[in-house]
Amino acid sequence: MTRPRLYSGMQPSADSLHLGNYIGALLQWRDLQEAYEAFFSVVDLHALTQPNDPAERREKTRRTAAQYIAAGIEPSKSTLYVQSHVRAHAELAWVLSTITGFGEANRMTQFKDKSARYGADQTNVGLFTYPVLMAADILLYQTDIVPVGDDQKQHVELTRDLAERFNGRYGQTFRVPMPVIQKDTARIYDLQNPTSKMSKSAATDAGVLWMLDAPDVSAKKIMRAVTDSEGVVRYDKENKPGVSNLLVIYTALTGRQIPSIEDEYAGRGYGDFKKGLAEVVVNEFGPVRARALELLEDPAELDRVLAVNADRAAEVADATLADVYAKVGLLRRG
Ligand code: ATP
Ligand code: LTN
Repeated sequence: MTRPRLYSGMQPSADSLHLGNYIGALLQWRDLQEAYEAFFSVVDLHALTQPNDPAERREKTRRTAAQYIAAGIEPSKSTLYVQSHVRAHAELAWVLSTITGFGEANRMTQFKDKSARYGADQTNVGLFTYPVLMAADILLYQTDIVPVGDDQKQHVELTRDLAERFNGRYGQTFRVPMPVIQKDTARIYDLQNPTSKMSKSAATDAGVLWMLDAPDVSAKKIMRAVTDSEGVVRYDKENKPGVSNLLVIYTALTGRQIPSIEDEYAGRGYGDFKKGLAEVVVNEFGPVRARALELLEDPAELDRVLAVNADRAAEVADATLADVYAKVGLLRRG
């Protein structure tokens, strides 16, 4: 029985992933890997668009892979690999860039936001073609679904357009993928600034629950989370973003409904609620953190697993790339 294909990935842009990545992405990936033939990459080529020290870059790539596994992505079940280990990604991205309109790429809102933020001098061309590389990731694997956050939806739409354009010009080559957008309830906000999303690139660390934080550090961050002066544990995203965010975390990690959590803490202060939540988070992250650290103690073994998975990925990717090269008329090497 062949299962439909799934593709997703994250940039290795920090030493640790955070609770937003865990709830918004990893937990869903873990569940989806049963019904789908899943490919999960650590997109280190995408991360090259941001400056970083080479040794740190290598380390972040390993750490990100270790955290995928620790969170329950099984490298024997899913194909979990490092993007740059499969050369076809960069090669297909080049071909796709030649069928992408300049104006089309220029409409990508993530590029517009980032280039406005950095200024023209700090904006590299890689940031501009970032969505084309992402399209190559997805299309190489004849992907059916792409689970991503809302901010990536436009990139998946571009991917669909490029697939249809290529198929239209050269005949059926790529499967046209569907985005699967994470639910809004899976969006986690910064504990200190509960109207901005929890992010690897947050200005300060105090509102970010890192998966690899020691338990007492996670607990402290939760106890210090910004709330409001009402003192009632009640979901109201507009008026009580801090408490609502904590409730969303609670429900996401326990599977309990929000009203049942509100009832449990009715008439008790935020202190009790936060203590309860800290316990939930520490219990959840404890084993994940321990497993990630254990994997990182044996980098040679981790690298071996990643290599086996990269070989599996390359088999699929190389077949698609060979088809593309033949279709566009690149002369085959004799
Ligand atoms: P950066 O700050 O470097 O942009 P990030 O922390 O926002 O990074 P991404 O690498 O952009 O994370 O996202 C990886 C995955 O995690 C995506 O599927 C994204 O939707 C999900 N994700 C990231 N942040 C959150 C969040 N706060 N809540 C829910 N999901 C999130
Ligand atoms: N751009 C995505 C990461 C990413 C990705 C992909 C996601 C790169 N290639 C392919 C899904 C499929 C991000 O920043 N979250």
